[in-house]
Amino acid sequence: MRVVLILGTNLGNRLDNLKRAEELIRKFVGRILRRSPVFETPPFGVEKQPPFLNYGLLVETHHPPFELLRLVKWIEKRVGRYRTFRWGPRVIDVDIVKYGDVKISVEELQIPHPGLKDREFFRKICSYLDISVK
Ligand code: PH2
Ligand code: MG
Ligand code: MG
Repeated sequence: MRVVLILGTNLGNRLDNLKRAEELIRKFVGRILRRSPVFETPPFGVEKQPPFLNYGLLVETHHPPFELLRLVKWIEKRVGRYRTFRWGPRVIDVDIVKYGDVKISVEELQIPHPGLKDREFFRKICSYLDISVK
């Protein structure tokens, strides 16, 4: 299945965090088919925090959605994520924004990502990955 992951970071060595996460994604999630450029983006949600680096990957994976979610959480932890607060600063965030055309809406997982259409940089990343966001 083709999935779109969007990565974000605004704490520590941001480029390094992204590199380490991508390496784990490549090893454990699957082959990276496309990669958007990395953008520096102003924080949304809680505006008083450092700017983020965000980018997106199109990945071919054989993991089913909830297994992928578990794997992504494990990757975040390995890169050094620790809990802050909702919308707050983070070492690494890996969001599953699309999983083929599958739709899931439960508390721990919403696909496609509900914020997708509203955020300028999400749309920009998706256009680089050649993914439609209706
Ligand atoms: N993620 C958030 C909160 N705010 N702002 C930007 N620019 N980029 C993010 O990835 C982001 C955010 C919560 O996941
Ligand atoms: Mg997020
Ligand atoms: Mg997240």
